[in-house]
Formats: sequence, C-alpha cells, structure tokens
Amino acid sequence: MPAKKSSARTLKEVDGAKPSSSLRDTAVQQFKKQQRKAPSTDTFVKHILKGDISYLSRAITLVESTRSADQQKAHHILEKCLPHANQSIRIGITGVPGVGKSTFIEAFAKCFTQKNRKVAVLAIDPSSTIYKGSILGDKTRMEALVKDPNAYIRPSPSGDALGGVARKTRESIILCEAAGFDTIFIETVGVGQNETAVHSMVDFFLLLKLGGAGDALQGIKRGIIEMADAIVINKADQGNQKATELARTEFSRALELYPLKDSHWKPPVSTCSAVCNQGIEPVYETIIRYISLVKKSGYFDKHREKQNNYWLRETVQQQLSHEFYQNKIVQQALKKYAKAVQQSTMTPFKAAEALLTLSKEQR
Ligand SMILES: Nc1nc2c(ncn2[C@@H]2O[C@H](COP(=O)(O)OP(=O)(O)OP(=O)(O)O)[C@@H](O)[C@H]2O)c(=O)[nH]1
Ligand SMILES: [Mg+2]
Repeated sequence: MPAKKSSARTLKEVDGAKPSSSLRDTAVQQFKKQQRKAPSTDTFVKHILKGDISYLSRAITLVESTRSADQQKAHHILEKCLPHANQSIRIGITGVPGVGKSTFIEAFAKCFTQKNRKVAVLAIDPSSTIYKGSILGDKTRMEALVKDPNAYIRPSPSGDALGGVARKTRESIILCEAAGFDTIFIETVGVGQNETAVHSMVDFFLLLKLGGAGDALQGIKRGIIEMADAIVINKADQGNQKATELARTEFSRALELYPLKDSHWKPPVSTCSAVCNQGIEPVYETIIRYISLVKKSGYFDKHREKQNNYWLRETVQQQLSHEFYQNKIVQQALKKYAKAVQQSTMTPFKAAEALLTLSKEQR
C-alpha cells in the first residue's frame, strides 16, 4: 500500500537520523547570520514609521520579551517612536467572557476602516490562565478584520502579572500609533482589576453587557459602571430583543443616579447585535461625538496628562518593588521576618520597616 510505504519512510528518516556535520555547520552559520542581521534600532524605527506591520509585530515581541537585552532594545525603539505617537483615539472594550467583545470589535472596526481610519486591536487578558485561549482565538474569530488592510490585530501573551501586561499594552499602543494606526481598540475580559488598568490607558471606555440572566445590573460592580463612557447591550436578536430593551432601560435609570463625570459627558445606553451588524454605527457616532466634545473642552488632553502621570508613578512603584524583592539579602530576611510576624513576635509594620531599612543599606 503506498500510504504505508510513505509513512514507513518518514519514520525511518526521523528515527535516529543525526544531521551530518555539514548540515550542522550550515545551521550554525545561518543562526550566526540571523544574529548579525538582527535589525538595528534605527532600522526598526524607520520601518515602523513607514507602517511596516512585520517590524511593528517584531517590536511588540521585543516589548513583550522578558530578556533584558530585548527589553533594552524595545526601550530604545519606544523612545524614538514616542514623538510620533499620541495621534489616535484609544478605545477600551470590556465585558464578561462570551458577551461578544470580539464579534463586536470585528463589526465596529469596519465603521472606522471604511472611513479610511487605521485600526489596531490589542488584547489584554491577565486572566488567561482561567480563560485560556479566549483571546488567542480572536485572530481566527475576527476573520474579516484579519484580511482588512487597514486593521492590525495583536493578541497579548498569557500568564503574566497584571502590571506587566498593562505596561506592555501601553507600550504596544505607542508602537501602533507610531506605525500610523489612528484608532486603537483594547479588548479586555471584564473579570476584575484589569478594567481599571485598561481604563487608565484609553480615551473612551465601552462596556458591553447582555440582557436577561447572567449579566444583570445587580451583579455588576459600581466601579465599572462609573468608568463606562457608553454601555451597549449586545445580542439584541433571535427573540432576545425584549430582554435587551429591558436591560437598556435598567442601565439608563441606574446611570441617572451617578454624579456627572469630569468630562461632563452623559454615558448613553444602547442595544446592538454584533452578529447581525445592527446598532453598531450609532456607537461609532457616539464615540466621534464624544471625542469632538472633549477635545473642544480640553478634557481630552487633560485626561491623557493625568493618565501619563498615573503610569509614571505606577512604573516607579513597580520597579522599586521589583528591585526590592530581587535582592537576595532581602529575600532571606523576608523569610525570617515573615516567621516573626506569624509568631506574633513582631508587627507587620515593624517587619516592613526593618526590611526597607535593610534594602536601603544594600544600595
Ligand atoms: N446571538 C448573538 N450571538 C452573538 C452576538 N455577538 C457575539 N455572539 C456570539 O457569542 C459568542 C461569544 O462571542 P465573542 O465575540 O467570542 O465573545 P467575547 O466577549 O470576545 O468572548 P471572550 O473573548 O471569550 O471573552 C460567539 O458564539 C458569538 O457568535 C450577537 O450579537 N448575537
Ligand atoms: Mg474575545
């Protein structure tokens, strides 16, 4: 049988076949050549500014890398890209798993790309150990968007700490903007702390909800509603219209009770069907209206300034804490003090003070 023959041959080739020394030499030479060919920072920047997606992706990979050489290179690229960033609308889209964020983004992004805007979709998913693969599957879910020359989709790597992912997303925004993307979407699974991180890096925060059981107003945290600049109830189709309309009324009433936002914007509540592409265009118009309003009032710039300030402090805090816990002497002392706190021979405050003094002495 021919099939058997071919599989036997394949097995034979793989089994125990060692590369010849000439093959090994070629591989080593190729590797060295690649190493030599690693583009310089300037080459990276030049191509990113021209909108070269492959360089943009490689630069984001450097940003996401944990290798210190990569991080340093990423840092230099970012510095040079920074003066070319900032010219965009940053939109955060959040909602519980399965609410339809990716489906919505695919339909929504078209409103922008059809008007010749360039859209980059970034995904932040620190909970990916729980919802493994939900975002990495997005590239296949957003089929039409993947083919759109005006769109770029970048799933975030999984399994990192919240602070790390948030920082990398912020840096990826800068790179995308430098590459000419004027509309940035950040998709995040609404399961807690990560909404706050996304809220602190976007101009407009959109909350996607479902009508009916499972995602009702009662179960939602006050903070998330407070952050929202618009609430959109998705899946208003297939006989679900009544439930979505009811949810719309409930959320509208609830929002009435919230104090006026600093932006003086009243968040609208609407319904849509992402799969049927209904009610999507009005959300686009809402955002355009919002951006025009806050740019005129000066809130847009003020808000971004505030965000930059927040990230400056946040990064300092993260860096200090990282250095503190990396210190070997502190690590040893921490064990000793933790035991003392556990045995109630020392208060946590006294122990923290002693550790901080020790860390200062190490510097
Ligand atoms: N009926 C209906 N189904 C929808 C709609 N939007 C999305 N869905 C379906 O809901 C499911 C989840 O959609 P996704 O877009 O993957 O949801 P998501 O919020 O991105 O999910 P995660 O990334 O896993 O958090 C899919 O089966 C979609 O086809 C809609 O407007 N109506
Ligand atoms: Mg999704």
